[in-house]
Amino acid sequence: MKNCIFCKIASGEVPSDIIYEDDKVVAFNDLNPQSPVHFLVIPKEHISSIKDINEENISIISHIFLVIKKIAHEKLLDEKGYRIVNNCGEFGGQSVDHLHFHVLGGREMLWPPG
Ligand code: D5M
Repeated sequence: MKNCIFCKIASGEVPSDIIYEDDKVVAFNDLNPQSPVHFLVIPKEHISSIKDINEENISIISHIFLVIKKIAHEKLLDEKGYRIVNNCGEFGGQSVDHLHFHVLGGREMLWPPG
């Protein structure tokens, strides 16, 4: 989608620190990391948020989670664990309107989140 920063990252128009890519998703390090490991996994297709997941595109979610599991394993996060976050909408704290999952690791997380 025009003017979507994550679409531009997915297409290569905007450079980013890409750590994984396949035909459906891209993963890249977050510009503003909140933990020693902090990367995002996004669908290449523009989906605005989890609110736009439906019966037709739901398979992207399972694919994203398989990719998260693979990258987390490669980054040695399995033993201590990690957190997966999806912010949805204004009160959810979503600032980029292209579906993305944060993966945070390398330190102990707090609960509840702010
Ligand atoms: O999270 C949006 C996240 O996207 C936030 O942690 C910063 C990150 N971000 C924004 N622009 C970029 C670029 N260009 N590269 C890498 N990371 C980026 P949200 O859940 O929407 O608040």
